[in-house]
Amino acid sequence: MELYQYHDVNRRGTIERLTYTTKNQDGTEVSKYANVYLPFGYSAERQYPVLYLVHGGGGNQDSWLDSTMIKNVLDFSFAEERCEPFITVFPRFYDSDPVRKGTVDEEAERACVLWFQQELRSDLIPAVDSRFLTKPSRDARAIGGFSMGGVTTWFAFLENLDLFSVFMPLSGDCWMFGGLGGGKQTEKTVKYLHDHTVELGYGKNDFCIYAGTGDQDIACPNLTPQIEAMKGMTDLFEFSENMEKGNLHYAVMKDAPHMYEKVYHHIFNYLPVLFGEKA
Ligand code: FER
Repeated sequence: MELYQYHDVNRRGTIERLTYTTKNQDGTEVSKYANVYLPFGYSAERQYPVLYLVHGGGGNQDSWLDSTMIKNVLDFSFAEERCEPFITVFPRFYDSDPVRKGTVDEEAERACVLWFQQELRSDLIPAVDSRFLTKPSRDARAIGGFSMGGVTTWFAFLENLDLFSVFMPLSGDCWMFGGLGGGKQTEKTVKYLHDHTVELGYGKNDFCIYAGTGDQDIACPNLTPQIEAMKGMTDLFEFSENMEKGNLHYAVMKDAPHMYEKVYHHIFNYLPVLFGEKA
């Protein structure tokens, strides 16, 4: 896969702060904010698609912007017309800003990103669509994330498929039945991803999944078996190595451990097809 290298771009987008009210897991109201990237030339003549890009465990709404050249990737890609411009929202799924100490509490993390699905539906997406010039429909909404943000993305596939049509889980598997479920409980997890989607009435033309990780990534042993099992369910998941065909894609980067600085290259590669028309 192609690696992104810094480009000097003179047409730069801006980052705004979107403050909104939502509920913590204990039901108390809380004011939160998301960072929102608006492309250069942002104007009322257009309706922009929106990518929600979610941080990993221990992170916040600054993690992608501070750890990677994602803003430069977006600026460059729109300036060079690799794709039509879109808005990117960087939210925070935690109730409060965590400073993680010691080992990861898988159940607490899992509960948090599951809870975040209703925040997306009830509070964040409505706040984004009312403040910005968005195209407010599922075909123009994508969600992706790194690590726990990848787990968040799989939960969005299960819980919010009426709101999103594009999914970009990076170095994170589906934790529906517990931590690291894509690896530990592959068959049960993938059967649920399949059956639940079919029960909701969605078919293979209704969504697209762009997954990625690295060969040295701690999530690779969890995500790879999940994707492999999904490939077998061809009535719903149509795997293709051609990004412009099928609805399931998977890229494994060489020499890449579990780091934002590695996985953001997947976004660079997937960006031209993210909101594109499918053959
Ligand atoms: C994985 C998905 C998420 C994984 C780890 C995570 C070990 C999260 C780790 C963290 O938040 O520190 O498949 O594999």
